[in-house]
Amino acid sequence: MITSALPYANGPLHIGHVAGAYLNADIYVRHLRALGKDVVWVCGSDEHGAAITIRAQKEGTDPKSIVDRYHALIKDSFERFGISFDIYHRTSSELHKETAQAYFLELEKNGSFEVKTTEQYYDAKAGMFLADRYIQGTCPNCQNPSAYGDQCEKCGSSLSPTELIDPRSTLSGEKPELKETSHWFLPMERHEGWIKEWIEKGILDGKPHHDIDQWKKHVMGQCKAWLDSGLHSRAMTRDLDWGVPVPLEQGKNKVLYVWLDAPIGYISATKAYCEANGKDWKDYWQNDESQLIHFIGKDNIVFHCIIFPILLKEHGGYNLPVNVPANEFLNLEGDKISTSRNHAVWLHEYLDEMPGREEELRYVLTSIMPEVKDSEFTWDDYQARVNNELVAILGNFVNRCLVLTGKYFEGKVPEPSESETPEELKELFATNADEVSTAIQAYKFREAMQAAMMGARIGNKYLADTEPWKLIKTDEEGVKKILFESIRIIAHLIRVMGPLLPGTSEKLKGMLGEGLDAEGKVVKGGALGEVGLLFRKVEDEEITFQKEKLIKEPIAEEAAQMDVKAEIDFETFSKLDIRVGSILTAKPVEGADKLLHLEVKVGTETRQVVSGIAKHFKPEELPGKQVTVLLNLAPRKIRGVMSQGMILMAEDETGKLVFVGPESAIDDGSEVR
Ligand code: B3M
Ligand code: ZN
Repeated sequence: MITSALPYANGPLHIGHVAGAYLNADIYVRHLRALGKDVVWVCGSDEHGAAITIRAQKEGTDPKSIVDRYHALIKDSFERFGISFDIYHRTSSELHKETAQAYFLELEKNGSFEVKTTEQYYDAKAGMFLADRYIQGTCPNCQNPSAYGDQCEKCGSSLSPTELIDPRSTLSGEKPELKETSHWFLPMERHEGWIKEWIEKGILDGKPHHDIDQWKKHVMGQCKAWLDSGLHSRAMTRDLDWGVPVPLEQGKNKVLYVWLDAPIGYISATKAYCEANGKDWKDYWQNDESQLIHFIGKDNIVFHCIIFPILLKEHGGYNLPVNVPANEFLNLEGDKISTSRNHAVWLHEYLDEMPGREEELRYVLTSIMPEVKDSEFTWDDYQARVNNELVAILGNFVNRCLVLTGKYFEGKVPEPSESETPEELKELFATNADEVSTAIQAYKFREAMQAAMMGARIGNKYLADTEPWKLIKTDEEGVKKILFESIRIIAHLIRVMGPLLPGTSEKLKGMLGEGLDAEGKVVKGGALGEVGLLFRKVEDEEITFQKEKLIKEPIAEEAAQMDVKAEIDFETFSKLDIRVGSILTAKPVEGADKLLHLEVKVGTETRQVVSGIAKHFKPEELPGKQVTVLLNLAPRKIRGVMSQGMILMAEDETGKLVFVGPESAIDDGSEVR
């Protein structure tokens, strides 16, 4: 039973997501399938929680439109990229609601919760309680100033709003007040004993459960740090109207906490898949012979290693994960990937802009996967890896081998009389497939890719050393043997590349045509299929385009993520009298190096304005310039001059002020509305 973190349906996927919890799982699952294991791999959109409602609010729409839009986009991107989930479900489905509510009721029945009335932060202006992403403050553990109410994404710790230092509402930016409300709490302190034993020793109910040496150090480290600071009671419900409703009368107007709801999404997705495929979901979740593995990013570790296991154990009957091979973060061109700054490579854009290059991205992301520490994607590195490795090694070997076979043997697999494997290829055939397989099973995907490329490296060297293009003049039998063995290497590559580069593996199958039998063995005399290029070189222009896009692209998401001041109503706005004016004179203000004293003509009036722009403009630059003026700001005496308005300027990305408003000359006094 394999799961990949359910992406929030509040934005598109970027390559950091892909390298974090999907590409690794895809390789792992394809490998298990090839081994003939009975495996189900589920994923789906996480469509509840503040991540969604906040996004909707910022885009001025409703949560449903947000999740519908991004669910479709995410699902489509995964498909186009070749991510082979058995199902991509969604937590807004009816089946999920039923599953999550039944799960909640079972926990309630088992006495797993405590209903408590406590004081929670409340934004009086917005009229709502602030939990999770509705509240931000300084993380008590790492001092990150923008930790959320439930989690610090920087150090991974899981938090309660009341633990935040200097809490502020993300709606109004203001310090919230406290107000009473009641919720269902999960008293995690009750579970400290067994969960410690389970995490630190791999022992569950007194029996060995899993091998802790297979757990990644950073995953174990985060769990231990969390356990060391003690487990506390956490609210499992929220005062929100978007989510799975609490299925109890006393829980009216409350929904399940998204981190209770979402992991149950793994179960409901499995149900949906099994129902559609004549299988029993319990075989995967509630059967001793099944093993549960969660693929996630490091920011989700505590939820999957501590909270969800507690929920699974409390429910009873469920398996606990045998491993949670979380990946770390992927950085981009020397900086963190950031949605708010649009510093990202978006998967759907990559697929549009670099069509036919899915395998290249798979190759590069696997080669640099942040398995045990953060790693970095750069476009130069992408180009180098594609051109120097995929094109020059893998593509080149296959091409040389098959083109020569076409030329010398009419496109048929040669039939050498003697068939002893040459010394230099023996080890490859004997050990390489196991090496790749072992690495994949140990979640070492970089190593697996390296190992899988060995076939192509050795094949290239074999051709370079034996030089069949020269030998053909004197020893046709020798060439037959060389090309036959080379085709065996291609067959080997088809096998080991299957999970890693499935598209390439398929293409190679097509190229070997009848030269390959159903078991993957080379057929002497078999006619090859159509031989084409495996990879195209990445040109400088493609890279330049992508790099420039990263630097230049206007920040589409900025408005959605920046700290926006509290909302005002239209009436308040209409009180502002904003007009166009022309600067007549500008002179320094004595004793104040930041201020200029301006005379601004606005329609029929001339106004005195003291403005803090002296560091940005010389007085002589200004006369004649048109500027936008807020006319009805209460007059204020500044350095002895009565300032009768405020000119409006914008700050560019370097901090320099620039004029806003009328570029083309317009009548002074024109209203700005
Ligand atoms: N949606 C968080 C995330 O996308 C969350 C994962 C849920 S997995 C059950 O980072
Ligand atoms: Zn922190």
